Amino acid sequence: MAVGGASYNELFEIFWNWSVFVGIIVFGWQLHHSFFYRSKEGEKLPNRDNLKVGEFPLHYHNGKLEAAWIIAPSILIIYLTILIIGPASDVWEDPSVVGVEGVDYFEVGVTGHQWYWEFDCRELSTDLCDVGVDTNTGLTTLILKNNTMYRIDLTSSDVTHSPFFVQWGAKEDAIPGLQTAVWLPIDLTGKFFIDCAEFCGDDHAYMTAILEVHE
Ligand SMILES: [Cu+2]
Repeated sequence: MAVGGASYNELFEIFWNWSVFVGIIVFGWQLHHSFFYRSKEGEKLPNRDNLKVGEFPLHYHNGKLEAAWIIAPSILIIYLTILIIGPASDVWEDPSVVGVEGVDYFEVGVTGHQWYWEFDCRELSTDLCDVGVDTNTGLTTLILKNNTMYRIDLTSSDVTHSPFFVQWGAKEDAIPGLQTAVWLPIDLTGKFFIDCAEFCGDDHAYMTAILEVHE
């Protein structure tokens, strides 16, 4: 069972490597052409491509090349899409597969408001879940316990928000009138930001809380 964590990291690495590979080709190509085909100041160039105003230059059309740059990226996108299907279903893993609530995992409520997060520790002991205020920043703090599996129950009181627990790759929309959930397999201690990842109005950028994890 892999709810979040390792599978996200593995995916991140694969996506990162492909992004770098594609990026080098695309930007390398672009830079090469930008400089290689650049005209000198004041240089009078012959109309080498026989371009005519109002006429699409079809005489340089290359069907094979065009097909290649449509087919190759399509294969890559299909391949990457297939890769994420497994981990995507981990995100919405059925609670009965993860275990028993209150034993194997613990539920914490999170409600998005314009523009702050409200945390609800339900009936959990303060060791497992607590809410406070961070003395350095004045931000609301959700205090959780290390090496514990949490199921974050989400909703919103106004518009769509989305808490992003960056270090765990966990992000899910909080939607008014709907109950969504995201697994949070806490395995790090420290203080982390919980930012809103769904544009929700004027102060979206400041819709931040702190997640504090203790031993
Ligand atoms: Cu928001």
